[in-house]
Amino acid sequence: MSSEDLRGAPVGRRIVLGMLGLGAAGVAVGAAAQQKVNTALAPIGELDQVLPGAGGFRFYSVVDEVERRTPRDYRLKVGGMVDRPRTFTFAELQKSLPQTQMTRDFQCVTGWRVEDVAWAGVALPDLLDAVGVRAGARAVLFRSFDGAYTESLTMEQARRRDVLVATGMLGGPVTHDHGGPVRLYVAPMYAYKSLKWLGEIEVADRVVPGYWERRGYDIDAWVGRSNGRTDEPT
Ligand SMILES: Nc1nc2c(c(=O)[nH]1)N[C@H]1C(S)=C(S)[C@@H](COP(=O)(O)O)O[C@H]1N2
Ligand SMILES: [Mo]
Repeated sequence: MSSEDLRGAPVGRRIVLGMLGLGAAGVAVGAAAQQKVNTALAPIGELDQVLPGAGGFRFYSVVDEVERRTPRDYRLKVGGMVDRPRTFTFAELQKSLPQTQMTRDFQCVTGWRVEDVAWAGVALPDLLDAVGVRAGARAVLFRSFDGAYTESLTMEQARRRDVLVATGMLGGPVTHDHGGPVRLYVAPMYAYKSLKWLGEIEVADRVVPGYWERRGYDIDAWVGRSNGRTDEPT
């Protein structure tokens, strides 16, 4: 683990700098302590949510309790600067719209990464085409039905085919803890862009900084491009 992995976590950086100040003593703490340190480096608000998850995932939520929605209850509202605002059922997302699958890594800005995760769902450009994006739209905003978490992408980013409205993950449904029944998956960016419990999509004229971005994370979340980070944690 290097401090490189941990940039973007405002609390984390202070702790890393503190450790560097320890010099040899800090080094002597060794590998065993690193998992613990890493946990301490989770952003404020995630601290008590950091649990070891299946296959290397940690389950994150900025709120204590998220209402459970089943595929039957689930609705995705899509509106804003579109020609045909509408609400999609889970079945429509999983059957009526074109389906996209991909196997890609999932990397949190705090340093953990899960390789080769299978994802399935609707590529965001296909969903945008289904509602018709109006002239002048420059961004796509996402809201979680957890009532707190938000994200956004520029229209150019949202048009990428590796951005998914995901109905499947790891070969099955997206579990509640992973943000199901439907979450966002933004393959080329740090996982904080991959909003869980997706409730609403709004096409807009500008990007609005998301939950963590208002708390110090880069709006530019490209893995390997932002602030000299690399996508190969050491
Ligand atoms: N609604 C919501 N989405 C979220 C988060 C969150 O706290 N709430 N955390 C983000 C962060 S920082 C990460 S690393 C991933 C974690 O996804 P996981 O819980 O499926 O591992 O979800 C992202 N999406
Ligand atoms: Mo994260």
